[in-house]
Amino acid sequence: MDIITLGETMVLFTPNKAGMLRYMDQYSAQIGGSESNVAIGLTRLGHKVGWISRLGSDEFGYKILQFLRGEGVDLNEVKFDHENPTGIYFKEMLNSEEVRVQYFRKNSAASYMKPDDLNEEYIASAKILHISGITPVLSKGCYETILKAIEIAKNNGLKVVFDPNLRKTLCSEQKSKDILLEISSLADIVLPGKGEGQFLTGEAKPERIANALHEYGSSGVVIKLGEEGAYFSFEGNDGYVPAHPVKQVVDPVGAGDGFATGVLSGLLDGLNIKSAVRRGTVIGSLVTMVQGDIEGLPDRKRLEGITNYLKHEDV
Ligand code: KDG
Repeated sequence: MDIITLGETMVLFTPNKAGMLRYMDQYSAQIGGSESNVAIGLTRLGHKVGWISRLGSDEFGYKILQFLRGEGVDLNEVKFDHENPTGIYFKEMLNSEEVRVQYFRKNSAASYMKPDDLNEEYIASAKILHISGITPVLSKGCYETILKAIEIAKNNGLKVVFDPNLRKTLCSEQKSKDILLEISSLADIVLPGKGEGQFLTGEAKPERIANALHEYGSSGVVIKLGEEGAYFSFEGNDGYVPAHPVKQVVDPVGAGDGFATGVLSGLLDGLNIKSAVRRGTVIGSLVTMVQGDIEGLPDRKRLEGITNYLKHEDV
């Protein structure tokens, strides 16, 4: 296994037109979950990824399982919960760049994850543990599960990569800040957006955000800057990479997971950090041009087509 990730995946309902949800009457059903988005992205690029979670023993749980199985994600450590349902969420496409989400995930099956769910041998078989800040704010059990997963990863020599993925509707600001900073301090690499970095450190400039996160304990920091690309500060090496052009944003949700996919895949492929981050900006941009959280993630052939074109860059 290359990467293990864990978190909640939901069925995602997207209305067929723009406007407030109260006026919608037709939806398409897809799936979305930050960690499984990354798992799918990496699997499409040929990496071996395991996703740990709990699903409700209901039609939505089976829909998620079938989809992820079809993508080739390893699901050996997914548990079915017979008492609690699979979470769902709705996108509200106010316009192409302004999307709100509404969750129906309280007491979902995934929110009942607990440390005992973790199989140490399974996690130890990978090189990287990828986690996001969504899982630890879902419940106390999820928080403890994340801490346990980190402990197992560290004891077995895995790198821990953490995307803070701040979701203000899931938890109070102070509690989110405390939890996200605690986990950042345990991670080897942290991947915040600029706003998240500012929220966590109180600093506004990418260099200062990175320094503050280094002081908390992570040796690698990569900051997503949207249209300005990304900044990395990694074991004494730092710099900026440009954004990949976006012709038209169709749906921005999932761009950060596309970015994480690119960085992780670049690191697994042995690229230098600058090239890995550049791959992150390419995949993040591809995700925004397609409706859905995962539909825009490229396969290896498509990615190579684009990165061949980028060869003139010093990355
Ligand atoms: O990063 C995209 C995710 O936010 C989306 O797929 C759903 O995991 C999700 C969440 O908790 O918002």
